[in-house]
Amino acid sequence: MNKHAVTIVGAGLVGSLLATLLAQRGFAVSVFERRPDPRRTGFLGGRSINLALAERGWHGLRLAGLQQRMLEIAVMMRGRMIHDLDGRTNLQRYGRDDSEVIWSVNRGALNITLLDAAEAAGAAIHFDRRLDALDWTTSTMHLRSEEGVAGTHQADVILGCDGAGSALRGAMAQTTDLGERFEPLGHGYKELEIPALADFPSGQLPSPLRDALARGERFAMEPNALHIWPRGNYMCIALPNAEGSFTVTLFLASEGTPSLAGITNAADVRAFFERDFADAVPLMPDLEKDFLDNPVGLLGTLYLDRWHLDGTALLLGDAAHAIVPFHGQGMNAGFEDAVELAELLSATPHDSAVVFAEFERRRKPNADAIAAMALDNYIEMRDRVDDADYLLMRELDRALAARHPGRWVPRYWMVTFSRIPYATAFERGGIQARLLRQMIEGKQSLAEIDLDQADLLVQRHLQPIAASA
Ligand code: FAD
Ligand code: E0Q
Repeated sequence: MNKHAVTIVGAGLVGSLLATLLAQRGFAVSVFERRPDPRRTGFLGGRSINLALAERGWHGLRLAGLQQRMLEIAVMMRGRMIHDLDGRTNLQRYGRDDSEVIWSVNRGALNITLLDAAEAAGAAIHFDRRLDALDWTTSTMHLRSEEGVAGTHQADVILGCDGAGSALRGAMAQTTDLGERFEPLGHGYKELEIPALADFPSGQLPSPLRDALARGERFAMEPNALHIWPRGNYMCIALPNAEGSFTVTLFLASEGTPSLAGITNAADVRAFFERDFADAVPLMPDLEKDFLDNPVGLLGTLYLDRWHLDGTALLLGDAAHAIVPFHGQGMNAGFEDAVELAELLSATPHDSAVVFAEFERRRKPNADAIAAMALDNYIEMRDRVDDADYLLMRELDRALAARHPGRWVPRYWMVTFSRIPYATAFERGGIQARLLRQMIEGKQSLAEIDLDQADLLVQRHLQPIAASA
């Protein structure tokens, strides 16, 4: 029997995982990727960009047989390290112990690991082949290389993993209204770097860190944390890289004061960071240069009413549902898409129309839920994590979780450490948030809250999770 053929557009994180999973299940997989092979040319001009990997992402990697390899190059993050304006730090643990942590992974290394796995499983990846146009009457893809060489590829089943600016989506929209809507956040981001201790330019290593370097340490700050500098309407974060550096990201309004558009020269950059992120300034020897050289990244949420054209073309990952990054779940959600699609397709390989409709039915409510929770989390991270009432709510949330295992489960835990559908996490999280607000009303500390009374509210408003998930 002929193998079922599928064509994937984009060999980014989602496309390369999907190629692996489908090739492992016996599909004949062809992939077309716009960029050159990063194993030959390096990734993103060598800049180190990292991502937080959580349980949903690990699940996909585990199915692909890659968990062990990625664990070896990932850095554990136990919680968020909050940096206040005076440079004081405080660790808010994400979970109960070190079994409930997230991981910082290098985007380039993860992509390369996935490309190797896809090829080892039998997928054919064609680099430097950009999807340019599609002739739907003959199912012919028109491809182009950077040097302008043109080619075609005939494909009956096309899976679009070509990211937020998806060319496949554009081609689909020419024949069918997808109900596309992009909601810009109005804020963008800038990536900066805190080097490894050994890589500071000579004479620029702050003196307390000279001792750390002498002791053989590699990192300029606590390595096992996701660092956050919440500043009200904006914030910085930093994630550790295995070699000892941190990738810092400033999230800030695109326009207004302060804004990305308003910071235009080295003096502006220094003044802004000296005022708001003073403890980080001595750790960023190339602050001004990085800020002025690196591009501004754009942020927003992409909503579509339809993700597929019958059984011919389907969008997944960012191509279908790009979200803002504030929950660290975009890739994790995309990996969950890849797993779901691989399972549906291998159960019904001859009927892609049924599979695509079922995929959309299952995934769309979850995509909408994580999109909403990611937007919530920007406000929470930049403005609330330092507030007294937020801290009290967090304390009560944890106390109730300990008193009602399987019934009261913190939303962050459901999103990050479980594979409970995002839609369920969103719905139950909403109920819990309302109860928390009600229970802390007028209270200053956990001791003032009647937990027996709280238990009654919990039992009245929440069913055990297995029964409702
Ligand atoms: P992409 O990674 O964008 O890959 C798309 C691929 O398609 C690329 O290789 C591209 O070259 C290729 N392509 C594009 N157009 C064409 C074409 N015409 N023809 C052929 N190929 C094409 N997610 C997390 O889970 N955790 C995090 O901590 C996290 N942090 C983030 C921080 C920031 C600042 C941002 C912006 C995002 C973050 N994300 C995070 C989200 C994550 O980056 C995305 O969800 C993820 O990369 C989506 O994967 P994808 O494969 O769908 O798209
Ligand atoms: C995580 C892990 C880009 C980014 C990635 C993240 C997180 C944040 C803030 C950001 C959310 C959190 N978070 O700490 O609650 O958990 O991935 Cl900005």
